[in-house]
Amino acid sequence: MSIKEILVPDIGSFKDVEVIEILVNVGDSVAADSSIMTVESDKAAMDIPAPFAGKVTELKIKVGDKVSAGSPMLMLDTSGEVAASSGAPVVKSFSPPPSHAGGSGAGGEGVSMPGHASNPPHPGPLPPAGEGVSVPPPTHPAPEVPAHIPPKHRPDPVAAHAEFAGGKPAHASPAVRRFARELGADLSRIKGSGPRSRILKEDVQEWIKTELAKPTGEAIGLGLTPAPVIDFAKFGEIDTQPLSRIKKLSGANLHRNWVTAPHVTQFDEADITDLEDFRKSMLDEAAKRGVKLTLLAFLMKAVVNALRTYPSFNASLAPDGENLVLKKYFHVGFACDTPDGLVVPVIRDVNKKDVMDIARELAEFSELARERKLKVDAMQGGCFTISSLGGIGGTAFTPIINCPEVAILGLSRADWKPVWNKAGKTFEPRLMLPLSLSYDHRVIDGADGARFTSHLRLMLSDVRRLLL
Ligand code: CAO
Repeated sequence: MSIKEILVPDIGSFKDVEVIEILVNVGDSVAADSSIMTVESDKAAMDIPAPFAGKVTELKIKVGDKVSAGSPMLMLDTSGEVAASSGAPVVKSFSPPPSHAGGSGAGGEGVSMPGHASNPPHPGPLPPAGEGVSVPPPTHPAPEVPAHIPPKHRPDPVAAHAEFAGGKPAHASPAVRRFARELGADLSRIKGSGPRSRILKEDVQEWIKTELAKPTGEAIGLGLTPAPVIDFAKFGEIDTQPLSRIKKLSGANLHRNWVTAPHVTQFDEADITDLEDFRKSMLDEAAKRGVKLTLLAFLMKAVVNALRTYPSFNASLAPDGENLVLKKYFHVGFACDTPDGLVVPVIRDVNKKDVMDIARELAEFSELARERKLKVDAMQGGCFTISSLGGIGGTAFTPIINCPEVAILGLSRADWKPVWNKAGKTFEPRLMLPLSLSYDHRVIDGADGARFTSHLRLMLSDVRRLLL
């Protein structure tokens, strides 16, 4: 058995500093240079390392004790251990001194490790001779500093606090800082549960656990406060039903699109009185061809006309965020309400089809969607989406962009309104269609947003223009 008493080493200007954390227990095996305890002054925390590998047989300190260089820390059984730290301990051994040791302590009891005792690399007060072991100065918070660099040139331990939580330094021991660093935990976001709100190892572990349990939105760094878990049954009767597969999928996509694309919604109104007259006049003829000629089919044509005029609406941001991919094709999706949730079938090459063909496809795709028979490729490749709630109601809404598209047009219920006539003499009843255009502000400026809806107004107010 070779039991050594380990003393607090030279810790520079730290005197009567508080032990805030003991990192070992009796019976623990410690490696040379591993942290034994953390002390803290007004300005900084510092880890005190073990000078040797060994087994802790007794602790001489407890949390809250005030220590200075030379204070006893613990008793270490170093039997069979050879690895000494790279520092300059002056050893008082309770077993016969190692054969290689030269005397430097009083009464032959003090042992200096070879090459160190006469020239300690970290000058400072040594323990009174014969009273114990002075271990190398703390390896933290300046572990990388070579021994030959004078203390005044070493980093100030306060620098170890250079992580800030809400403008205040995050309060954590170097061991905890190191632990957090290894796990990639951001100390400035962790609330400490230790004395004086110090961040403990357990706080870091808890924070990591919470971060990992968060949905992807938070995982990509949104830093949102988690929603509280509420027991609704406490307030009345409830019935819990599973979300449909479509709702779960579209919900996740809508959430991502909502938080990743900066949305702006431009509202406008189009006079569709003449368009509606024309549509009605064509209904019989369309019916003979087996087609239900809907307003949406005309809107598809008008949208393509506007996309041609404003190509940045018929585009997607490249994944690198540096380029805009402009599309030369015109595939337009439409939001379709089904019992299982929202799906978006895509009508291909709308620019090459007439209104009757588009109306026919709209009906076919809507039916397939509602019967859950829509194929996956019928929902791919869209350039722009129209979401029509006009058959249901409402005056305006803010549709969510179907990314990577950059804009979506919402249609609300058309209503008869008194509109001041062109001659400026009287009000006339006109059928006005509310338009709600949401666009990705990273790609489209506000002025273009307003130009796009103005263009649509023009197209829709004079159906002949759609032929041009
Ligand atoms: N204003 C007033 N009436 C309108 C209208 C409008 N903007 N759009 C349609 N209507 C009327 C039609 O004239 C029709 O009336 P009749 O039955 O008297 O002919 C009725 O509403 C139903 O219209 P429709 O059968 O022509 O269907 P549609 O073309 O309006 O819509 C579809 C088809 C698939 C878009 C629709 O069924 C649907 O699912 N809408 C919901 C879309 C949705 O949920 N969007 C929200 C997405 S969140 O971004």
